[in-house]
Amino acid sequence: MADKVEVPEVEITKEQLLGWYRQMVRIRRVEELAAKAYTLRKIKGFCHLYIGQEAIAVGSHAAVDAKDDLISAYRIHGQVLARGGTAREVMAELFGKQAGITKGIGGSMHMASKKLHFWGGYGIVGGHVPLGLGSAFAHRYNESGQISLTFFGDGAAQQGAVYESLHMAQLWKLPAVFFCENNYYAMGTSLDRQSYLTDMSRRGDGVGMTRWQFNAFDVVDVYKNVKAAADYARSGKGPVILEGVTYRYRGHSMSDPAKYRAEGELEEKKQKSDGIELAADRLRDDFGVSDADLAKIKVEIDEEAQDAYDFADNAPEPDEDALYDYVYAPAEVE
Ligand SMILES: Cc1ncc(C[n+]2csc(CCOP(=O)(O)OP(=O)(O)O)c2C)c(N)n1
Ligand SMILES: [Mg+2]
Repeated sequence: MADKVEVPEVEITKEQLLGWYRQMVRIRRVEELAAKAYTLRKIKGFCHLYIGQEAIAVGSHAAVDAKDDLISAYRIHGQVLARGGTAREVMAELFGKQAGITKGIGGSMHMASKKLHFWGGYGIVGGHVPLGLGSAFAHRYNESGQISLTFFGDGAAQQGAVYESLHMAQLWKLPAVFFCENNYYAMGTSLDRQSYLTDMSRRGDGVGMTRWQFNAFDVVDVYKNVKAAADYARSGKGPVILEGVTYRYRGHSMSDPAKYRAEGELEEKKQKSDGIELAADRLRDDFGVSDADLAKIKVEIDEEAQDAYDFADNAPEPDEDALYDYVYAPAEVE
């Protein structure tokens, strides 16, 4: 069986943790307003919220380089914000407006940014994992020194394309980190109803890949574990598969009332393992940050999210002439 690598303790500064706290609050607030806009039919189509999982996006993005390649599935608003997308860019994309990060033509599931080395945004469950593999291959081929970080869900872990990607990454010792966000549900099906194994990092065992599972509620834990995995992959030792245990607070998408949860399950998770509250505890206990300072951050983020909402609401629709832009490669034949 493949070994876990040592996860070293790391010193976190007050400024780092304050920044991560701010990012997690930003993700939650932007998504709460997105939920409101959805019910007002200002956002249409699919909309999958990330609320409850914020620590994973924020801790992971902090642990890798700006030039590393990232790819995820369709639950990505939080990922884009953590990677450096602005609240305005994300909200405008959700509203289908031209000022959105993908010019209003991608929408909730298809946000991507070359500048941010963030490649989406992908609706076919597990279908993006071979793309993450491809970017890891490109980094090895070009000797770029960068890695690829691929997020996928516990449901996606059952897909053949995921297993094939793990196999190839391990065979060629590619600089890749595969991160399974185990939020305990695949649509309305709980993990123990859809999988015999409940530690998805064990998908790595069959190919001999270094792997481990960890609790991913605390942003500092996420940072430490992803950093250890990224350092390992970057050093040329081969890929890693991680599983982060998390929990989603909302339904699968905006149209899911999530009636399948056990009674009290959601409340218990919120009370014991909310990423924002855990970071607030650390800020108070380890750095003496006051409740007033934390409340001030929330007010600032509230204003930023509301500004993004108003901006998106008033922004122009994409140009009708641009309807077919980015659909086909520009033709060069006469
Ligand atoms: C190939 C394929 N099969 C089925 C679906 C329908 N579907 C959409 S999301 C989903 C559940 C995926 O769950 P998980 O990977 O745990 O991600 P999460 O929604 O929890 O983030 C399914 C089955 C799909 N989009 N693509
Ligand atoms: Mg899931």
